[in-house]
Amino acid sequence: MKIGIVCYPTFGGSGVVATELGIELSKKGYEIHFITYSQPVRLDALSSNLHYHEVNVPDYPLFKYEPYELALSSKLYDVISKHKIDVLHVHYAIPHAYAAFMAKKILNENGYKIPIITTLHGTDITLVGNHPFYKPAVTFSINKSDIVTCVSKSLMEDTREFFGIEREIKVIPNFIDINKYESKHNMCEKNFISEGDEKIIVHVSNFRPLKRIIDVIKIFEKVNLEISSKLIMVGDGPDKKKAKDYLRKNNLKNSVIFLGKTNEVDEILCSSDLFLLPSEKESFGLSALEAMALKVPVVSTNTGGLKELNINGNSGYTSEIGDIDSMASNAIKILSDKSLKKKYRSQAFENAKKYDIKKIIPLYEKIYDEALNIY
Ligand code: GMT
Repeated sequence: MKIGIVCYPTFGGSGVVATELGIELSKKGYEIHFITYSQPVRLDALSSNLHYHEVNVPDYPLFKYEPYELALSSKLYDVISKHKIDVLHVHYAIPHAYAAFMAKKILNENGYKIPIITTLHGTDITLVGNHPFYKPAVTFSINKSDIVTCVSKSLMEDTREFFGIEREIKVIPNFIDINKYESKHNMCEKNFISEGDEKIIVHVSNFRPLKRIIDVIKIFEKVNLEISSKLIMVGDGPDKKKAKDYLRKNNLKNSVIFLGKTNEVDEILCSSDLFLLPSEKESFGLSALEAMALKVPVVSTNTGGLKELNINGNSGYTSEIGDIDSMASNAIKILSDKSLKKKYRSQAFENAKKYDIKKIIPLYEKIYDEALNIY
């Protein structure tokens, strides 16, 4: 089967899920065509089953905003008709589902029928897509997709509630390759950053306001009063300066390390004692799943899909958004008791196993088969 995949090519979760999905499908014999504005970051090698087509948007002085959807629709038309693609799978509704619908219409005019699968990832529904500027077009393109999937039960409920959508939405969670992570368990060099008995607490995100990174620091501050620890901040984004200002004002600079966008995330995670994710919104929480796969317990909020992933009292703890005291005391509970920490570590890993790539890919294969039968 030939599958076209449209996604954001960046480090963000939706791009990572789409890229890993395409790579895995290509290994299983599917011919995969990525169509996006630059080569996806996790797509390091192309092969006879793995192709990449770049969408170019030429500069023109008249345009205040470059019409990316238009360029994407045209590119989709070209790639789909040239390579005889069977199914088009778009990740993140904005503007991908809309551009896919337009491409489908153009193809139809030329006698070519193609089913469209749209996967909703989170902020396309809970934040951006919900804005009145976009809502009618997002609602329309979700309704016009042949199959719609989303990454958690919570995101499905939000999609129904925010957009009044009644059609079927299938839940297919994020996934990880558990074998890859398991093979790293023994390689983790504890204390490569910490001194003595210091605990390592880690946060990974794009530092957008909805990640609440000041909460990350405040939780750490409280923990550090009772348990000597270091906070590792992985990633980059708009709230980094705010975080650095807070650290300066509160004399915490020496306890918090910013590592930026590193490729060593797994190595950092597996040397860590605890993962913090106090997000305001999180449709699934792929970064928390990656931590769990490396046996790192998670202290998070109970927002969105996080409560489905991080089982309260099992893989870690969940609290209300902004409840810094509760998250700090949960972190202290896990970190202060060696045998409890060991128990949480193994429970986190057991929970992560539910999301193994081998279990999730067949769910996508099933919908591709369904899609093929539509036309
Ligand atoms: O979390 C982010 O800021 C990145 C964002 C994205 O759109 O790439 O991630 C979303 O999709 C991921 C993959 O499905 C989910 O694991 C994340 O929870 C989700 N982020 C939010 O809902 C905020």
